[in-house]
Amino acid sequence: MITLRRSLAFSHLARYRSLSTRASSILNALEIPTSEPIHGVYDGAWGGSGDVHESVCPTTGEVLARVHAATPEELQTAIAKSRDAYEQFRHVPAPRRGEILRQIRESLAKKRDDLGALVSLEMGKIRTEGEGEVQEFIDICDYAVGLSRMMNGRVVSSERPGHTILEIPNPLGVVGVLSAFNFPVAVYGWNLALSLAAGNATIWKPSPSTPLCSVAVTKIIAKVLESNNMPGAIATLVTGGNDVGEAVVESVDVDMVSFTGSERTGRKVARVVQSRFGKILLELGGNNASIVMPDADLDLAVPAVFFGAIGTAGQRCTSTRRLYLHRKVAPEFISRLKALYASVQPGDPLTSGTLLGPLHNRTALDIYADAISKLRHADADILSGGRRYEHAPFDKGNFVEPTIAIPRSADAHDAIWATETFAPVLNVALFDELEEAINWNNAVPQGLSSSLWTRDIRNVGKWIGPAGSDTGIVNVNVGTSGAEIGAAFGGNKSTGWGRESGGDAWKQYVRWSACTVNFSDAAPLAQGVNFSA
Ligand code: UN1
Repeated sequence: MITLRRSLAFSHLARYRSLSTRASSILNALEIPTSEPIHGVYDGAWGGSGDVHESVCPTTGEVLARVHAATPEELQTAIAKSRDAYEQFRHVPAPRRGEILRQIRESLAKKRDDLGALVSLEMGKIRTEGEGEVQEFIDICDYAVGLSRMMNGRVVSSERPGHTILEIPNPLGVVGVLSAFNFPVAVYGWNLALSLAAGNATIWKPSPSTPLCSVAVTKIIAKVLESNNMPGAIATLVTGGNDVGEAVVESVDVDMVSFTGSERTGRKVARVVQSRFGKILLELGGNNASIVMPDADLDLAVPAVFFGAIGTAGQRCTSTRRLYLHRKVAPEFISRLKALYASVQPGDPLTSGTLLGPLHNRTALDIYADAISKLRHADADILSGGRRYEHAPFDKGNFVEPTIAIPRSADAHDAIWATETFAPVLNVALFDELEEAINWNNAVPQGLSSSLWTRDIRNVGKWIGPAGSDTGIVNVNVGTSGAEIGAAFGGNKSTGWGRESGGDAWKQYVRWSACTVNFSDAAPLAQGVNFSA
């Protein structure tokens, strides 16, 4: 019966699917079928005959595709094939793994513009940001190619004669990557590149609302793997909903789970993975502040806050959500910022020049509406925005006015300040002393990114020192969002303490062994322990 229903669904779709040229030209360029249901599972072969997930364009409301997720059986097969792939791949020398990554990098670079356009089409971010996201994947591939010749262990001096201690990194196993809708390409890229260089297989469960980005990326990677005679299940894809994600998280065959998403879901994921003693890497909520001192260069600070708050329509984990202005600089800052906000027109994110695209989905609209209503109830001063765009053509998409508000209270424990609102809502408060602003910066549960604007080196010392900002990303005269790949990316406290991308992040993707080797003819015990009878 189920099979019959599925085959009816297939024939129905094959008959009725008709796409705008806006969408079909992008899908065609990436070899995503436009006339048949799309398989959302890859484990060396394409498949997927489970639930259907719709990809809906956030700009126009058009259904871009219906993608078939993994059934529970298909998912278990995909996990098993990932495991087998890992068992083969771990024997491939790391520099050879790097060479495969280099080819993936080249293939991504050839499709940079098309993939960037798909990100805009399906996620809703503007084109330059969509392309930037693909660039981030390309950059981390470059980084991981180099890393493939530098994932070094250590030789440690032994206290015993004729002994040597080696700290050896070996491949870890299967890495599950659960990514979010807001960065449907780059966050997977960070994980795939490091995981592959480390000799692992990955199994990717993307957000259910951005399946096309994951299919397009996986097609590119699969071609490279297959042309190198490598098992495709080194880069397995399983699209689907919560049930698919839960099965990946629960599987003892998945050695590490890298999860990006909300604090609420992250807490659940962490418990499950911890209870089976798997490794966990979390990238959860950000509630990021910019602090502006009286000596700041406003020509730099105002546009940076503008980009931080409005870029990606406020849907980056690193978006600026809190703005702390020194009382002396506040009037001028606010008037300049309001002028920039007033100049913003919403538009199709695919059209060049658009700065404000739609929110990703209806849920995001509700989150925005809820935040605005809480601000109104708390009698906040709404300086700009506060409404949905409801006239044509914006009524078809999820467009909202970017909002600046001054809440009555600056109490960082108040829900208005303490909650991450994944929408373009910027709350402002005024301060007199830097210490006060740093306390507010640190008083929220989240700890991803923060930025200080000053020309005074003494302020910088306070900001980056022991009593300074407690976030994972601590910037000076640089906005909260738009980090490069070279440093470790991630946050503290309820952001989950995870680190991805650059820095020492790769060290999590390997299994470390401390290996003491005795080359001598004696077998002394450490610490001088004497155990002779
Ligand atoms: C995210 O929002 O999940 O630093 C990732 C940035 C980007 C990555 C953001 N490079 O804003």
